[in-house]
Amino acid sequence: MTGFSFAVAATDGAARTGEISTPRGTIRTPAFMPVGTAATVKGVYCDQVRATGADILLGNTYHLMLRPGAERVAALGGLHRFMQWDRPILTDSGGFQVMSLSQLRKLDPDGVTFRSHVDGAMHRLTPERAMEIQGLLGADIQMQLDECVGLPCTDEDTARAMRLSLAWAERSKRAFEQQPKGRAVFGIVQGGAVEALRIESARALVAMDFPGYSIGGLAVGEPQDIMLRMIETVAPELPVHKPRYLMGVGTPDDLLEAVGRGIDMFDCVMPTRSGRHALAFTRFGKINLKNARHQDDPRPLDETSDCPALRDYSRAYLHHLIRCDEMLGPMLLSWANLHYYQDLMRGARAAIAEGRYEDFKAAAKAGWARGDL
Ligand code: PRF
Repeated sequence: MTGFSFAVAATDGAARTGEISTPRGTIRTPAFMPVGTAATVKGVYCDQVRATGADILLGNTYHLMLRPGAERVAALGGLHRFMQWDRPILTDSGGFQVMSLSQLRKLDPDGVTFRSHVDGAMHRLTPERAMEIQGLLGADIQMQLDECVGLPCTDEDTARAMRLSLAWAERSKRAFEQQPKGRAVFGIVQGGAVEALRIESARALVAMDFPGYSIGGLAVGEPQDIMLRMIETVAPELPVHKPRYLMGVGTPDDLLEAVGRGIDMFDCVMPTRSGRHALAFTRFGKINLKNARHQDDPRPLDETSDCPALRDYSRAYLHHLIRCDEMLGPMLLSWANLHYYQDLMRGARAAIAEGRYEDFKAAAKAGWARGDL
């Protein structure tokens, strides 16, 4: 396989399962991408991440351009070699992180100038530079530069940012054409919670013929039903034979609902960040290992799991590690949570292939309803 391609193998209602093929390997969809912001999935070795079932990781233009610098990573052989992950990597373009992490930034029609949250130095991202950086990193799937507005936002400003993102989509796609074959760039649908703007954005991006489409600007603080309505608005506008990526989502429940509406790819810090905060995701729902009621509990988080972090260590031990601020605690919980998220995607793929996705979703939700056991 030399190029980038996507094939849907089965559908069940709006849900789909399939495979994205890239020169670095196959991505089974629906796919969850662990977040490796600073060239590391925090607290988890790449081999372990792979063993949970991850086919692809996410990296960040914004963080890596600031530290250690894209040119340095390129000189060291690219991001895959740098972090010892030889499978596909998707990178975000940086615009969203500028808006959420930089205290000082100025947007103009050509790009965005911002102050680094690391050392205060000034930097600039344009669509062309965002693609150049992602190319230097060697990302297999790259994102156009976009503007994601925060909430609350007027319809006028949502429309302005969406149209700026369309102009940046054209420029990003043109700049990307300089790169080696086999990589892909995705357009990002914006338009806030305004259906007409979402449709305008999706149609204009589809006319530009991207190899895949992201849905941005969601999970930024709006209620889940609005997010789901926006997915229902956008997904039917997108070509069935191109992958669809919902950016920065989400909870296990968000993933199940979005898969049911035709989303193929996700990324979120939730499994690793929650792990660092002593929260475990399990078949029974969330378990807070800080809680003293675990201190004498010999049971593992889930004895039926094939992940050692869920199966082999007692809740009492995990609680002890957290209590003592031992770094193995967050490491084990991050590993367990990544495994849980991949298990959810594995289950979704099998259920879609067998035409029982609604039953699978209902069973997962019923399991969580048992609560913090
Ligand atoms: N745009 C980009 N990255 C993102 C988002 C976006 O809108 C979001 C929104 N949930 C997460 N990451 N480029």
